[in-house]
Amino acid sequence: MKVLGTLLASAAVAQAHFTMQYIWNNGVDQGQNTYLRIPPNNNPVTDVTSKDMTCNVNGLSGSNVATASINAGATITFEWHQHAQRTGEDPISGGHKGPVQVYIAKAPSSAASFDGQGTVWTKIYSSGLLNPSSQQWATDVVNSNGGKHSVTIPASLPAGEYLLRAEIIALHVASSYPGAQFYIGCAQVKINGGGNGNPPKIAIPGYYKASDPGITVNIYNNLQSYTAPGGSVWSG
Ligand SMILES: [Cu+2]
Repeated sequence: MKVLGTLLASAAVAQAHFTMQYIWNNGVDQGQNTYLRIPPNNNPVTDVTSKDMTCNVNGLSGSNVATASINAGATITFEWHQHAQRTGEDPISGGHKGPVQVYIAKAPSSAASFDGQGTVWTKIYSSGLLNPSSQQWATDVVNSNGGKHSVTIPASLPAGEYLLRAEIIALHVASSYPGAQFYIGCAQVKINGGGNGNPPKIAIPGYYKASDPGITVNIYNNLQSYTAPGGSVWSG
């Protein structure tokens, strides 16, 4: 058993992939794997046309997942790790360079029964190449911040149940397609309060293309600017 455990551990380290494991509501940790649709492993999605792009593998339903009650205008923090732990290793592995984005989609009824298909997703956060001279990426900030990044839920979003989808795109092998690695985590939330906002929406999958300059890109050629896929951020 010891040998098998060692082999499994080294295989996991070699892959150096990661998953979303926690959300925080206004600074309060909600507990590991709570309110989240959990994928079977920490592998990325690489086919931008796959339904796995929506909420990762096995992510089209959340019937066994509870839905978090949050307020419009809340700060939601997402926390990612390579393995099921908070040990101090690089949370998402320092070799993974790329943008961090967050989308939200309103469920027709319950978040738990929503598959997130169709033109339903609004981008509410995007961070990419932060400093061209030092080649600092949003992922570097996530690593230095214990695997965490945050978003403000736009106060004008209508009340109701939503899927909240965070995405980290690792571009270290993205110079040809498929290559970019999409790490995706979806949380189920119910927004209280809110307003009458009517944000622009895209389909995921659907909107992202293999030819997008933010998806097939060589980041090791002194890149001076970066355009993340999915269009612009709506902040309410
Ligand atoms: Cu990886």
